[in-house]
Amino acid sequence: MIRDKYMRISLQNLNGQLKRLAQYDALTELQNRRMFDEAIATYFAQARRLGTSFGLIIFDIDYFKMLNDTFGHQQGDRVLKKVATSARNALARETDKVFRIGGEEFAVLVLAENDSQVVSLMEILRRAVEGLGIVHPLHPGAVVTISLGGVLVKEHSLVTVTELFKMADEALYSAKLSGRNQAVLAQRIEMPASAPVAAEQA
Ligand code: GH3
Ligand code: MG
Ligand code: MG
Repeated sequence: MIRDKYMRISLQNLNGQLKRLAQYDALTELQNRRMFDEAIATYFAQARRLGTSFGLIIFDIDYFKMLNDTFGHQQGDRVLKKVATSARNALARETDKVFRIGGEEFAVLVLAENDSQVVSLMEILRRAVEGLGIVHPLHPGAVVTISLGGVLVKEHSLVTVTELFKMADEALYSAKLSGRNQAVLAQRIEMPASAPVAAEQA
């Protein structure tokens, strides 16, 4: 009896650990890519069904390879952790979620109703990382920074999850091209108003 109970508890613990491993990134303790894919699908479905809106932000550490190459992979890992923690702390609301979606790439899902809210959240994130003051080998006085791309998802701009991600990613790419350590908001595609549903024949 006692042995059975002990076994059951051990199995429960093991299950909990496995679940955590499947959902969280071990280094940064942020939710992983898989959780991001699930979360964005949920936000998207909700936006479509209830007419709610949200913001998708993607960000990437600037010249991270150089930092790794100069200070070593371990220091690179420490920087990843610090950036992840500062992003999580910068977003105060329970509903704002940060994910690690790739090596040095992160995604954020936030409740937002208009473009300027997404822009100001991106700016908060950008400043939070810059404000850490982590030394970067790019040039004397340089610190670790991030570039960000964002998009506001509203009912009238709904495309597909893949296209949304692409829009944020292209905005991030243009932030990189414009010199890094900056945020760019994607131009939303304005969908034509859907045709009125034809009245049913009497
Ligand atoms: P950019 O400003 O254009 O983003 O340049 P970058 O150097 O940051 O971009 P690039 O894609 O060339 O390099 C990304 C680097 O991130 C290469 C890879 O070794 C490093 N990286 C990816 N995952 C990890 C990780 O888990 N730990 C560490 N330390 N480095 C990682
Ligand atoms: Mg990258
Ligand atoms: Mg990078």
